[in-house]
Amino acid sequence: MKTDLVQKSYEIAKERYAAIGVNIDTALEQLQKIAISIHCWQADDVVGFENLSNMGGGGIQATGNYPGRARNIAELRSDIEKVLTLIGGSHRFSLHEIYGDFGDKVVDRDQVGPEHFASWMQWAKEVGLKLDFNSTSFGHPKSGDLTLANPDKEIRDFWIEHTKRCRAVAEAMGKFQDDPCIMNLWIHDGSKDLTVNKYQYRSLLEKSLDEIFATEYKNMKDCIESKLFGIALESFTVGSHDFYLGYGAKKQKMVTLDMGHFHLSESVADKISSLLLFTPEIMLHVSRPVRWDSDHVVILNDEVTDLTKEIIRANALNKVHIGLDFFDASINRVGAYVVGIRSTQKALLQALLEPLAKLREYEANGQYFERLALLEEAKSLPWNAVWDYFCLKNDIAVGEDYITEIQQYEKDVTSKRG
Ligand code: RNT
Ligand code: ZN
Repeated sequence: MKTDLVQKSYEIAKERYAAIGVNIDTALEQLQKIAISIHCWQADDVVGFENLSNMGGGGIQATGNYPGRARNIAELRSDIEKVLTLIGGSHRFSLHEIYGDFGDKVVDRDQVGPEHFASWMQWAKEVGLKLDFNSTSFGHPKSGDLTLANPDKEIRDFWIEHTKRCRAVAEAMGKFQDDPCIMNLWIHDGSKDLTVNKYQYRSLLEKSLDEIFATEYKNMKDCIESKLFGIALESFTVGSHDFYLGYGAKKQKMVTLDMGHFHLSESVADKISSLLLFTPEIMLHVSRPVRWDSDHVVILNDEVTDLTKEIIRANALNKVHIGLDFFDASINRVGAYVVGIRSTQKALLQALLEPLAKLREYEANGQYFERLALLEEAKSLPWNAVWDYFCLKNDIAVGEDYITEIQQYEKDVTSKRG
């Protein structure tokens, strides 16, 4: 992309936006500071590096068999380092417990500790990422249909121990990076068919959570993620939205909103302003459900821009943590990351460029035609010129130029993986 063209377009956009009271340089400064928590699991189809037999299942499923999956820690780090050369800003990296550096040791989930993540902490520091963390209760011989809500005390205790240890890992990460590590807790617990014991399972989950959260930490923050249903667990989900919303409000825990975990016509964006009033902060899993919780790569669609606009309109950038959650195994996985991250940033930029003062003035005056008209016009203001300038300033590929860089990396690296 020609530098002078990007520069010229930026100048024109600056004038155009100034006319409606928007300062694009302020928007650019803000965008530069927004960290996106990049999920580790797009790189390898949610397999991880445990030396236990991964059982799959647990209500989630990556589909596709595009060549080049990261098969070990070195390959995964290399892929992420490539991604980092194609995105602007400073970001976070979200690890699942099964991605620990276990060497060739068999470390069961109730044995995990911070030592298994020492090399990750070191690597993250070197590449300028802050870490987030996730406990992993799926894909294990003891996973079954029920983990933290299992009536069998032995199984329940195993997962309680796992999750407690994961919190200790998150605490160590937070301390190491001098910035709180956010730990997400998502379990698949549910039932394929009708159950007559919903209250029992949910009260068991509540008790397990109370036990897990009994230890207070300074360098980590907890978030709890609900879900509508899982594959093979279609009829009932113990950790539903009502369950975690109630738990989060009562115990002041962050609730994670995954865009694929609601009815398809339900607006996740609309939940932001309510949650902000009753829970301390919010964690997001930005994703793209297609007909179901399919975890397609994030694109710049209305659902994502509605979400980012709600964050900005609520002035909640310091309270809403933006994490990604998609895993598409049918296309180039490094490319999938770059598309998803860039699209999330574009949505954030569009939200930052909204002529909010003018829109609010119209609304206060009851000028609803004017409000609607400006909302429509704002969609086609030259935000893309501001986006290209953001890429230029960050010294990364502008526009579609990153496609060839991904193709080159595929040729040199990922296509050579067996
Ligand atoms: C599953 C949840 C959860 C997972 C990751 C791998 O439905 O969305 O966040 O995708 O933990
Ligand atoms: Zn999720």
